[in-house]
Amino acid sequence: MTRSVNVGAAQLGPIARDASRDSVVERLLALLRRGAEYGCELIVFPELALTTFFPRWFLDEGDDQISGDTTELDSYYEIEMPSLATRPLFDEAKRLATGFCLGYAELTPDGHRYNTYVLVDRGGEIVGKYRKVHIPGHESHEPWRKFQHLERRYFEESPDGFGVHEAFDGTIGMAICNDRRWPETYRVMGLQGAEMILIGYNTPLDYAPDPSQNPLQSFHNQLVMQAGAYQNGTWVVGVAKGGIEEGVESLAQSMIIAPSGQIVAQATSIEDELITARCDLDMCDRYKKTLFDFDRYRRPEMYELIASPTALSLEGASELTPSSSPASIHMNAPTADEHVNPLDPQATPDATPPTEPRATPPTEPRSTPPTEPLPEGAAP
Ligand code: CDT
Repeated sequence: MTRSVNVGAAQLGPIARDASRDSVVERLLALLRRGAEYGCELIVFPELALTTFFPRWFLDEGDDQISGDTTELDSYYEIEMPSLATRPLFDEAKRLATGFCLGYAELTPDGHRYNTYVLVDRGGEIVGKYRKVHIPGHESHEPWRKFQHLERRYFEESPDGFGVHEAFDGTIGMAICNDRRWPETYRVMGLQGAEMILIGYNTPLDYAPDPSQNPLQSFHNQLVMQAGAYQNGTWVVGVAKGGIEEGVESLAQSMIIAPSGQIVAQATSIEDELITARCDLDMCDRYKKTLFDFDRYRRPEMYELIASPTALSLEGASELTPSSSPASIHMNAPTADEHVNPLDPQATPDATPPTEPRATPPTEPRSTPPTEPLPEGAAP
């Protein structure tokens, strides 16, 4: 008998700054119930599904660190899950035998702030938790921007990484928004046998550091999630909070993608909308056991650089083992992208000047290490 999970991607439209938790939970309950009517076993909500996307505002008074009056900031975090306000979701999940995945801001008892997802099974129990690994944006107030993206101020990077969970008759992983742009996200979970990766996102259409990317937002969204699905033989469920929220327009385009990389369902609105698909989990093996048979075809000894903390300079290359040391490796210096709009020739005086120059493009092509020894006497 094939294993399958009937999944619903519960896209949300905007959530206002002053929306109460109860009003948002009512919207989530409506989507959960609709999903149950459609026979869904799992409903996936977006990143930060309980509140507005609050990192768009500078909400405290500190310079480098959060300080001063944090009343509004703290109001966006959950200090327990479930809480009084979110308990109805868990109770309804159990009553309907419909699990869910919920994104929220987490404030731990010892004061850590994370951008978090929980996976709740059909009995209403938490069976998995994920804290966002790749935190985009900037740490300090940058007045030159039309709106802030202070995720790096208001969230810490996950100390836990990407796990997978045996649930819903399959192997389920989670990722949050910016994570979806990184191939490592999918691969680390793919290597643990992920058959379905749940990804919530809030993606503003206006990317201040390089507005030339704005018209490509939808293309990039599809590109990364379809590639992640195909290259790892896994289902991907991408769920947006879209529409114009507090004046900021965000991408919608929620979608469910098969291990073939094909989109099997896609949202048509920028509002609350449920899309569903019955996902055959055994379909993953068609890819995991053929083209992407990791055990048979991967060459991890060729990929050592991927797990090294920084791109390497030529000097750094000497620390590599001979097997992983390409003949020529170029410095890929960090840029100051997030300190000042690097592409704006008219950068405002409010902006902090870049502290380091942008890296100069390499002047010589990357060379691939020779695969065969050079003939005797040949120049290297
Ligand atoms: N929420 C989130 O991670 N959004 C990012 C926007 C990056 S712009 C600073 C994304 O990758 O979609």
